Amino acid sequence: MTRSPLPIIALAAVLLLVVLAIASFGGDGTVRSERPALRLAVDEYRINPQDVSVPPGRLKFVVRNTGRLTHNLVIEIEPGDPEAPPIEVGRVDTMQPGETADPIKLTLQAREYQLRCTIANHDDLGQYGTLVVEE
Ligand SMILES: [Cu+2]
Repeated sequence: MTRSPLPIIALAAVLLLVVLAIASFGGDGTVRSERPALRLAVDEYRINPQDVSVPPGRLKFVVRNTGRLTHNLVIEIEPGDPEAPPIEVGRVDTMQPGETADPIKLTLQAREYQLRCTIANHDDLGQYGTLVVEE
């Protein structure tokens, strides 16, 4: 008694359609995940990682002070005039040792930003970095 393979093929076709239907299910029921945050650690006297590249758009900064002194993180751009001071576009407030600051969100254009700690002379001691925003 041989069975026709037809029911198996039909079952496979139905399963495929179900899989395709699930895969294409999106629309209004879709849950959009937020863009991943940029996580940085600051200590004496570094920003880690020091050089970061991200795509343009909104970015959440999550910064933790892993050092033994207080630190902050300022996001700046170079002004057109080389004599002028950098232009601050965002700031993560001073963090105590072990503290993670309240995250800040910035909408970033495709360009280069400078990162640094503005407490005392920490930037001169090496606590700076770059954030390159590019497609
Ligand atoms: Cu610092």
